[in-house]
Amino acid sequence: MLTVYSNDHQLHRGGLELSGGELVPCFECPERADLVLAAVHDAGLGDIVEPRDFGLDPLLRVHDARFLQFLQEAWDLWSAAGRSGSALAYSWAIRDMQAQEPEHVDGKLGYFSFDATSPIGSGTWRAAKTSANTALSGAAALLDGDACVFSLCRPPGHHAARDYFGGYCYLNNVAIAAQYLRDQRAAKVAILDVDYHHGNGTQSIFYDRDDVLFVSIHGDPDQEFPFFLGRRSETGSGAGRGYNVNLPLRWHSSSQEWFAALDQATAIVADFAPDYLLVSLGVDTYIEDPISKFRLLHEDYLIMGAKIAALGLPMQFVLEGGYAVGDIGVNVANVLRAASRDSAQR
Ligand code: OKP
Ligand code: ZN
Repeated sequence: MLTVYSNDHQLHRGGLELSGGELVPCFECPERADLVLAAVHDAGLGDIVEPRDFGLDPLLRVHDARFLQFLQEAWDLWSAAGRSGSALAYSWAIRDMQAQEPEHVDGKLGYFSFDATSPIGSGTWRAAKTSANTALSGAAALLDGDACVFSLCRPPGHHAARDYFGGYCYLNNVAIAAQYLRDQRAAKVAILDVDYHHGNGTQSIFYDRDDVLFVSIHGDPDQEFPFFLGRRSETGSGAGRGYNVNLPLRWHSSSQEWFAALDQATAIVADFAPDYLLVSLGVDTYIEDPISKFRLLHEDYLIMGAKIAALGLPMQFVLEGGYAVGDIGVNVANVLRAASRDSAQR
């Protein structure tokens, strides 16, 4: 198995986020990726390579040009406004308000984001761009014939939509990789999102399309972030009708309930018969995760990897969430160990 990783993620460190009415250290911290890298290395899962730079073109295939420009210049606008600390939005357009891009950086932050947990610092753009390149380099390895690839992305991506960021995500890494595969060669790509949170950005990007299937298992949006997308009734629109599948589960769902949903999800993926499978791999489904409410154990991640590999598809794992920092390495490595073992047997 090939792993793609860059130290550039360390350029993005949010500092503080709003949680339960207080500012607390960001859950999405650099140590997460450092510890996943160490676990992948220690497990001896194969080569670890640096991403290459794909430029802006593959980003523009998924994201809006104005949005990308704002992400690039947000920190400069923030510092020019005399601010210290990370740039954070505090006001959003909802319902009968006007969703228009304002002149001031405080307004622009609200216009291009959907939550207050995603700070922009001096290195955020560079880290996000490298994270997207990490996903793109993994996709390129699939095109070169690799059966199982891991893109160790940070910051994560699945909450970022065509023209807004949020949920610790700035560029939608998995969507950028899926679109790249489509543009190069693949007719059909499936995205299986096993992160605890609904991948609202990925859903939104591909909602009206039948060439990219999106299937997600996540905390019920009636109870859980991102709250305003991820319901079972969202099945796709136009040509995309039937190609968006949400499998929400209630808080405190057991491993058994989670794996029943995974079996449904893999059956739907198999039925779609994609050329490639991309997995939005979050391990915040872990029982000890500090912001999540599922109950998976270390050994469940071995079962997860084996069940996904049993699809027999060329597959790319793209790292999303997981905030029990001390356990993220073993959980990710368990998925990859089982998946790469089973995919190598073919
Ligand atoms: C990103 B990914 C905690 C609030 C958490 C944002 C969660 C983003 C998760 N006080 N809100 O899907 O793991
Ligand atoms: Zn998550």
